[in-house]
Amino acid sequence: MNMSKAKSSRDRRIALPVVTRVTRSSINPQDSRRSKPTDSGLVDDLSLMSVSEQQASLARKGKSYQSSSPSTKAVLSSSPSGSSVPRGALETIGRLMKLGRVRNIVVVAGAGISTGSGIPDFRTPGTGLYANLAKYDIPYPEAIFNIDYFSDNPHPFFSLAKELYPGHHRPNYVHYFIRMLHQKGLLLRMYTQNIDGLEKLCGIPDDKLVEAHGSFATAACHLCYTPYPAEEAKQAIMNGNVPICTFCAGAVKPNVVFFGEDLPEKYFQHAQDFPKADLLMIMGTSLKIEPFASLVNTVKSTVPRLLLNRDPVGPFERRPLRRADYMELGDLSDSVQKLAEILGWHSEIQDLMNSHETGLCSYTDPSNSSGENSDSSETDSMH
Ligand code: CNA
Repeated sequence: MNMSKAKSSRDRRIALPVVTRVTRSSINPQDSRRSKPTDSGLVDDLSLMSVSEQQASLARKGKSYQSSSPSTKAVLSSSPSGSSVPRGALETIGRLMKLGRVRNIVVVAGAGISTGSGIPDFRTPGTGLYANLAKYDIPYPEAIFNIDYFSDNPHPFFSLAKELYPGHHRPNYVHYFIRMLHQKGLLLRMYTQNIDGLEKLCGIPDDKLVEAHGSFATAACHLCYTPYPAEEAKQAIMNGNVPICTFCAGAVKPNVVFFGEDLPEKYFQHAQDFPKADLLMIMGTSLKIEPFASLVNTVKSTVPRLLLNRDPVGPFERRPLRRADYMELGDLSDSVQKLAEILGWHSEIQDLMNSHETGLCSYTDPSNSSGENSDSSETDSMH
């Protein structure tokens, strides 16, 4: 046994700051934290009222309500002539952004933002990983990310890891839209549950990104946490071998957060970020994994929350929706592209994506002069 390595490993762990342990779990408690509005800001505008409130408001004024789409929360705005024009969730949020009333967007994302890149999510019936786990020979779907199960048998996770390891897939339009939020100076932070690394690959800088469930970028022993070279771990896994810790002989795993494991320290940045948010965009997640799922309930109740997903999830399953909640249901790429068109960003995003993906430098990116991983220090502004 290498004693000097043992000592430095122990010292390192003793030196870590003490934080309350928050582990990943699949339990999603009911949202019981609905607080009273703390400010009257944005929702005072009729254009931001919920459907039921608009109905009541219009009934009082003797007008009738008309929804623009069954899948969106339609809102009404007054045209210059005084007539009411139905407006969808995307139009409302787009309008707020264009008016400069949104400057600190927090994005909360899940596996649904990467299905467009060819990576299956967990829960979509038919195509999701949970529906296709027979080949991994596990007793129940969550076992594949269960740390105790991994301890006994790391092979199912390693088979899945082979498919998920960064390198096989490219970011899609949704990732580049989020990068554009950053370039426009509007992204306060992106919180992702994804482990595919596509956020970094599209150029969202490190300081704007919280990979709440870890990533494949680093690896360590699952028992003693001694770091292990990530590239060597990848080679072993790709070759069908189990990388072994040189200190305690435990199985090494990429630093993807399993159920029952601590979330990375960066995750706790949420305590500062969410109270500062003036818009929350929730994209492609079933909001089933705690504690991540409950983050969406930590913005002020007057802060608009926009859900872009195939189906309503989390607090968006309840009726009536919270006053400042909006959702656009359907394919995420379509919804995001519609929003980009409303904002007048669509061709800019396409140029960025084309030049980044082909390695050409035709697009002048003010936040990234050097390539894949941009520096967040410079952003342009939409205002
Ligand atoms: P999930 O539970 O599979 O939910 C995904 C959600 O996205 C569902 O509500 C889908 O309906 C929705 N969705 C999927 N594709 C689209 C689409 N094209 N348009 C609109 N909506 C869509 O996944 P979550 O992220 O909520 O679960 C958290 C897990 C999944 C995290 O711990 C991840 O580590 C894990 N995961 C990550 C990846 C990845 O990194 N790409 C892939 C698979 C699983």
